[in-house]
Formats: sequence, structure tokens, C-alpha cells
Amino acid sequence: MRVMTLISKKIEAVQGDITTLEIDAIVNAANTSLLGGGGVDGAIHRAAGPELLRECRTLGGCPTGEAKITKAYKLPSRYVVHTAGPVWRGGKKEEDTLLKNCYLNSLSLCQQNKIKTIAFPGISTGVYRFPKERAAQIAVTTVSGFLKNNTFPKKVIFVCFSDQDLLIYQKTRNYSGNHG
Ligand code: AR6
Repeated sequence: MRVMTLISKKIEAVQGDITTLEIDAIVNAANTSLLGGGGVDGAIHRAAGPELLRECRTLGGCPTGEAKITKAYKLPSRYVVHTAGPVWRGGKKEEDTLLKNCYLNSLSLCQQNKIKTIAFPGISTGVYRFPKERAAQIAVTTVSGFLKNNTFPKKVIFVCFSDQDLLIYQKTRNYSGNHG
């Protein structure tokens, strides 16, 4: 972790590799099969080892916008929350709502499993081409709202793979004006 930005008391953004975080849960930007892929999904499966895929095979996939939880095996986190983000198709195919659901359903698993700390990558902002600023705005707004009304998680970290992605979250903090 090189750079950290506080978005609110319970939300921070960092630049780094999500697979290195010693935290209760990390979120995987998966696909509906839950059987692995490229990007952050590939990195998580590589770092967790083959047992993660074995558990994922038992889950029967994950519809877009929903989330499922597994153990984290060789990763330094305790759990992996797998969510399937929407593919960006121009913005009129409910992409915003589906992305919001990814965050809400992942956070609900924290409430259910009493998970205190969770880290999100920029779901859908890689291969799935969701515009990054728009995605960050949805992520910050949705997480802020959830934290106000629930006891878990206690802390949320947005993990940005590049410095440029971190800059987007820093700007989002300024726009949202949320410091609660
Ligand atoms: N740590 C943090 N962020 C990362 C890392 C990492 N190690 N690696 C990539 N990112 P993507 P998607 C960022 O493409 O758009 C897979 O094949 C990356 O820079 O991983 O939801 C799945 O199986 C980007 O900002 O996920 C699906 O088929 C963000 O993570 C599909 O890709 C998400 O990029 C999902 O596409």
C-alpha cells in the first residue's frame, strides 16, 4: 500500500494490489460462472490457490448484481466475496442499478457474517468497461448509505490498481461531500 486517502471516517481509498490485504474480506470482480477469469479475478484465484475454485464450483454461479461468499484459502484475508458486475452497454441496460446491487449485496454479506473490514476493487471498471468516474460515484454513495444504516462492516477500503484510479476516488470524495 503506497497512498491512502480518507473518504469518510469509515471509508478509505488506497492504491495497491487487493490480493495482498490482511483484512476480513476482499471482493472479487467475478463473472456469473464464478469459475475464474482474468483481471482481479485471475489474481485472486492465483493467490488463493486451487481450493478456491473447488469451493466456487459448489456455488452454482452468481447472477449479475448478486454476491456469494467463500473462504480465502492462501490469501491473507479471511473471506472472498464474489460478485458479478454488469458489462457496460452504454448505460441504458440498468448498468447503474446492477453495479449498485453488487455493492449492496456484498455489504449485506458483511452484516450477515459480522465482517468488520472489507476491500472492494473497481467492480466492472476493467474488462467490463463501466466508466470509472461513474462507477466510483456509485461505489462511494452506495457504501456511505449502507454504513449509516448497518453495524457491519465497520470499515470499507476501495483498492485502486493504479495511481490514476486512486485520483478518481479522491475527486469523488470532493464531489460527494460526505465526511460522516
Ligand atoms: N488489485 C486491485 N485491483 C485490480 C487488480 C488487483 N490485483 N487487478 C485488476 N484490478 P477486471 P471487471 C482492477 O477486469 O471489469 C474477469 O475476467 C482493474 O484495474 O478485473 O469487473 C472476470 O472473470 C479494474 O479497475 O473486472 C470477469 O469475466 C478493476 O480491478 C470480468 O473480468 C476491475 O477489472 C470482470 O470484469
